[in-house]
Amino acid sequence: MERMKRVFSGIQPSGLVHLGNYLGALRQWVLLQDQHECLYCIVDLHAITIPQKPKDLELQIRQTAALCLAIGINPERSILFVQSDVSEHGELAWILSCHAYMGELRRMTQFKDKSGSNQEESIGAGLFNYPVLMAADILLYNAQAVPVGEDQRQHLELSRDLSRRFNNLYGDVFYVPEPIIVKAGSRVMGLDDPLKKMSKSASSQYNYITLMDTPDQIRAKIKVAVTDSGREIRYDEGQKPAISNLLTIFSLVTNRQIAALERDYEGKGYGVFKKDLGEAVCEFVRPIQKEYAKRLDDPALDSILSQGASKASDLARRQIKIVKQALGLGFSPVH
Ligand code: AQP
Repeated sequence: MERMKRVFSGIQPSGLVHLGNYLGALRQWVLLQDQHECLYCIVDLHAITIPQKPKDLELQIRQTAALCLAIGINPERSILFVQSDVSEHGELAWILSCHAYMGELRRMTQFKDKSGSNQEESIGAGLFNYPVLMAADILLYNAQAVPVGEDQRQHLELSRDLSRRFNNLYGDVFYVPEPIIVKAGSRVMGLDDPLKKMSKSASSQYNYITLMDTPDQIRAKIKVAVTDSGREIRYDEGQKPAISNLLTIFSLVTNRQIAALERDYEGKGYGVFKKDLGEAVCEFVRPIQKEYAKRLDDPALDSILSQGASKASDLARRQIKIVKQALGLGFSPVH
C-alpha cells in the first residue's frame, strides 16, 4: 500500500469549470482523498492577477466551493479552503519571490501566452509572479504531491527548483513536490481546435463544455465540434487529434476503454458517435448539477470553508515560523 502523502492542489474561482479542469485535475482530487491527507484550495489570489468584479468574484468563490463538494470532495477527509483566508500564502510568496529569478519567470509559457507581445508596460506584476505564488501555495503545506493538468507542469517544475534552492541555502525546510499528472485527460483539447488545450479564456464558448452547461448546450457544442478527415472512429493523436480528444472524453465520462468504444463505433461515422457522446456527457454532468444546486444554497458551505481555513491556517502558521527561523527573520520561537 502506498505511503500516505500530503497533497495540495488549487482551482481558480472563475465560475467556469470545464471538462478539462475536471478530467485533468478535479477527478484526481476526489480519488486521492481516500488515501492521502489532502488540501484543496480555491485560489482567489491567483484570480486577481487579471481584473475581476468584486461582487462576481465573491459569488464565484462560493460557486467553486459548492462545485468541489458536488463532485465529491469530502470536507471530513480533505481540507477545502479559500486561499485569501490564509494570509501566509502572501507572506511565503514574498519570501520565495526574493529567491526567484526574473529570467526563469519570463520563460514561463503561461506568462508569455497571457501577456502577449506587451510584456513590460501594461501587464500586472501579479501575472508575472503567478508561479511564485503557486510555489508558495504548495510549499506552505510542505505538500509532497500536486495533482494538476499537463499545462501546469512547468509551474510545478519552478516550485521544485525554488524548494531545492531554498533548501540549499538554509537547510532542509521544504519537500520537493512531485506532480501527479494522469495519462488520460491531463490535456483535454479545445472542441473547436484540437491542437490547443480546452481553456476557459478561449475566444469561443464552443471551445469548452462546463460542468454547468445545459443538455442543449452540451449537445450543440459536441455537434459542431471539429472532426478530422475520414470517417473512422479511431484513436490516433497524430492523424486524428479531434476524434482522439472526443474518444478520451467519452472514455473518461463513461469509464469505458477507448478500444471498446472504437469497436462499438466501427463503420458508424461521426454523426452517431457525436450524438452518443453528447448524451453521455449530459448523463455525466446531471448528478453533479443536482448536487451543486443543493450545496450552493446550503448554509453549511460557510462553515465548511471557515473550518477549512482554520485547519489550513494552523498548518501554515507552523510552516511559516520554520521558514522565517531558517532565514533569521523575526523573534518568535518555533513551537
Ligand atoms: N484543458 C485542460 N486539460 C486538462 N487539465 C486542465 N486544466 C486546465 N485546463 C486543462 C487543469 O485544471 C486545473 C485547474 O485550473 P485553473 O482553475 O487553475 O485554471 P487554468 O489552468 O488556468 O485553466 P483554464 O481553464 O485553461 O484557464 P485559462 O484559460 O485562464 O488558462 C489545473 O490543475 C489545470 O492544470
